[in-house]
Amino acid sequence: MRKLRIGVIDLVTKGPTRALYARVMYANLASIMPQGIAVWCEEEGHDVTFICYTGFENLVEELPDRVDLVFVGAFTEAGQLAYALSNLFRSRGAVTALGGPHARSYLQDACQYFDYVLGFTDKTVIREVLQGCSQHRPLGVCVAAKQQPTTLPGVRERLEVHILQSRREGVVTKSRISFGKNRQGRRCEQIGVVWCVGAKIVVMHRHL
Ligand code: B12
Repeated sequence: MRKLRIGVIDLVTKGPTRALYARVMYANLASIMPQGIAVWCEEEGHDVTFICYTGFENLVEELPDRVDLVFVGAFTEAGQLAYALSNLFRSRGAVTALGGPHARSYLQDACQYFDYVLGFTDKTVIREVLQGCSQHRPLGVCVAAKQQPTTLPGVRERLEVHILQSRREGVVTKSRISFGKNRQGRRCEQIGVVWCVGAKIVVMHRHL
């Protein structure tokens, strides 16, 4: 399979905002599935750009302009924005796929705007979309697993995708994943990342 340039977009909200509540809260509403999908795509050997849109990012600037396939995750409240993004990416030659609550609730409607509309999604479904990766217009095709996935990529794998992307963008200088003990003496995984911007250090703990 040829190496694809893939965009994964998690739409937490439907448009720009400056609200304090949004600044504090929206990043906490990020969904796990788009991050998991980014990991699965990297594992299949593709280049992934991941964006979580919380209303503060400039979508037009942050979105990669040359992508082969774009996955969008959206609630119905951001359904219209998802459709508009699909239209934009299709006009640039990309194939588009929608997943998440809106896709599950309004499958037939979404098929009018996306090439693929995903129901239950696991790695096999993602592989199928990656291998097909073709236009389905005017009506998109529905792809769904029989059941919810039995496993999802963990914190480590999901963070590694961010680190890889940050390295490609030149905004991360160092990263280290190690094992240690937390203050209570429990063994845990530690992930330290140094970003150039403000030498920000992020340390995450995951209990083993
Ligand atoms: C946990 C949860 C939350 C959490 C976490 C949300 C999050 N961002 O992950 C919190 C409390 C933050 C939340 C908030 C809201 N929620 Co809520 N939530 C749920 C709940 C209970 C479970 C969802 C879940 O995580 N399931 C586990 C995952 C693994 O499975 P899944 O959601 O079925 O997803 C599968 C597929 O859809 C697909 N998939 C999912 N995302 C993506 C993304 C891509 C790109 C792809 C390809 C595939 C894909 O893969 C998954 C595996 O098969 C559901 C109800 C339910 N029982 O499903 C409501 C539900 C999703 N929420 C709902 C709503 C309305 C909201 C709010 C808008 C409420 C509000 N007014 O503020 C906000 C929106 C927050 C936001 N913008 O992010 C509705 C969505 C309806 C709709 N059509 O949009 C639901 C269905 C409840 C309902 N019946 O009304 N929610």
